[in-house]
Amino acid sequence: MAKVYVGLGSNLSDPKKQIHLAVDALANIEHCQLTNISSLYFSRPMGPQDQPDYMNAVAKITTQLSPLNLLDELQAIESLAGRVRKDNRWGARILDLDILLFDNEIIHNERLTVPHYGLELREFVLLPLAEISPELILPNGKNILALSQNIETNGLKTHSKLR
Ligand code: ROI
Repeated sequence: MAKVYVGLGSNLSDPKKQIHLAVDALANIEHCQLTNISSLYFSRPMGPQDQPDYMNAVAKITTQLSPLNLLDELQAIESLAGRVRKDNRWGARILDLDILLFDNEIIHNERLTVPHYGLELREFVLLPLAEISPELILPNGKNILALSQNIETNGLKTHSKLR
C-alpha cells in the first residue's frame, strides 16, 4: 500500500464547501483509505493577484492504486465539481487536487510529476503537510518541518477543522 499526500485547493463556487465535498469524495475512492486530513487553511493567491483568496488543505491516503489510476480518480472528482480543464494555468479554479507525494517515488511523465513541482515553494502546501506529518522526509532528503519553518507564511491562516 502506497502512502500518498494530496493537496486540495479552491477559490471559486464556495471554496469551503468544495473542499469539504472533495474530502468526502477522496474518502470514497475505491482501493483508497483516507488516513489523515489537515485543517482547512485560508491563503492568498500565488500567481496573478486578481483572483479570489483560496482555501487549501492536505490529505493523507493509503492506496493500492497506481499513480496514474489515482490521478484519473482525482481528475474525475475535479470534473464532478465542475472544473473545466485546460483553463488558464495560474487562474482561479473550482477544485484542484494534486498528488504531492507518492511514497518515495519520483515520477516524470506527461500527465504527472511527483513530487509536485511546487511543493517546496508553497506555504499553503508545506504548512498543512507539516501539521499532519511533521516527521516526513522528501525523496530529496529534505525535512518537511524544517521547510515549513523557513517559508514566508504570506498571510496563511488556519480556518477550521475539516473532520
Ligand atoms: N494559490 C493558493 N493560495 N492556493 C492554491 O491552491 C493555488 N493554486 C494554484 C495557483 C494558481 C498557482 N495559486 C494558488 O494553482
